[in-house]
Amino acid sequence: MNNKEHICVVGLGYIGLPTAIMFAKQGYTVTGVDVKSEVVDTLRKGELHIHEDGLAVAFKGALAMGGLTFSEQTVAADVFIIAVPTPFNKDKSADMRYVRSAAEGIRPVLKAGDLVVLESTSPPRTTIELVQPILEQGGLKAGKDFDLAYSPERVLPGRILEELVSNDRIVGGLTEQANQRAKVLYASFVRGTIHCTDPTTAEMVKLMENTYRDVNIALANEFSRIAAEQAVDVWEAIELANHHPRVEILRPGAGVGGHCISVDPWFLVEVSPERSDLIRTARRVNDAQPAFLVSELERAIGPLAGVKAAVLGLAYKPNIDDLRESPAIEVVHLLRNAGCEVRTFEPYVPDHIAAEGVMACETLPEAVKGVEVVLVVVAHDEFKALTAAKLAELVGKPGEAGFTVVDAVNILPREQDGECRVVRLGVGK
Ligand code: SAJ
Repeated sequence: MNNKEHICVVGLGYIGLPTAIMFAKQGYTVTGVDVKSEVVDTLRKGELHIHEDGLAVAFKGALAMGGLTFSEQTVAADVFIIAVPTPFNKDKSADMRYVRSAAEGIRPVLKAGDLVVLESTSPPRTTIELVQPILEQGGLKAGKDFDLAYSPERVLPGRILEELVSNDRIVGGLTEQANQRAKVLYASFVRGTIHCTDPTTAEMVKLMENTYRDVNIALANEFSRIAAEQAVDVWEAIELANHHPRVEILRPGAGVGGHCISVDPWFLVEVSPERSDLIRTARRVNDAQPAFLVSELERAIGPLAGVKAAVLGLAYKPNIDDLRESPAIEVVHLLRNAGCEVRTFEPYVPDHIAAEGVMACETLPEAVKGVEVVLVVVAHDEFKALTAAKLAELVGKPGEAGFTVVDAVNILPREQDGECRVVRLGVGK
């Protein structure tokens, strides 16, 4: 292993920054690049612009090694890692502008013998049909003068540092040499197995993993709708079904959010629209889940116009601060569109200012005081001690049948419903 190699990591978000930190901790010289000057300024001050468990400690350790610096421009290096976002456009097609501009930024400093690895989740053939041609416009040939590979990030937000090390890794090199180089590079910190393949297979693997999860969550969400209509408790039914040795149904909820699972399946639909009915349908089922939740509330209490409601949790999933594509935010918008007055509380957004156009209260009691409906839409640990009766007390209407709690995540204990009306997702009466 050559720890003297200089690695340039382009994109310092949830994946790029932890990856840069991991390499720096292994003794590599690392330049972290981000086009956002505020991100570079923050990191240069030794501060973080994102929250992730263990990241602050790891960052401090990497800085102490002395090899980690930050820049707004891509600098000459031996290895380039592209870890920029790949969001989708309004028509659900992949927005590849950040990958394109990252490759364009590398081209002028690329030299013979370098290795370029794309990590951003991308539609199949991006490495060979988008990144390779851009890099080759500088005159060097991929597979001959420089090495090129695709290696998807597969870490779970909330457990990024742990999973960067322990997960198996897929490396899709353009050539055997690219595979071997990338393998040696990642083996510096990855403890899982590193599996080698070609770039397009590696791109497809990443999309298949997230699509698999999306389709399975859609199935759980659809079960929640059917169960409610059939006077069945979907949570009990799932628990029982999962005793079967070959069944493992996921959890229904307020919908699927985040920048990965709610986005990536569309990349497969985009490249194969005629062959992706199931994937498209699953996306639609999950996207419609916030509306289903709101319609269940309406079914229970009647028209929502003028109703005072509090939404607890804005993050896209439990115990993180990430609000991107969050179904909870969609629930807030839908309630407002129906005429509700909505307050919110999100324990993981510390400044409690506007989040995706939604203001959050500073405390839970402040958010729920005086409302008629409380919706618990994210199963944050902070909410696990809540009961319907306790909520009713905080609201100021203990024992009043006019007060309603909507539990979208099966977090409230059943035996303590008190006299409130409780609407549980997927539970028919
Ligand atoms: N969700 C449910 N029910 C479940 C599980 C999840 O409704 O049973 C919801 C969550 O609340 C959330 C969404 O799905 O809104 C996605 O959450 P998640 O924890 O399933 O996944 P992400 O998006 O945080 O991370 C995924 C992971 N992919 C897989 O597990 C296959 C992660 O390993 C990937 O690295 C990440 O996408 C990514 O970056 O692509």
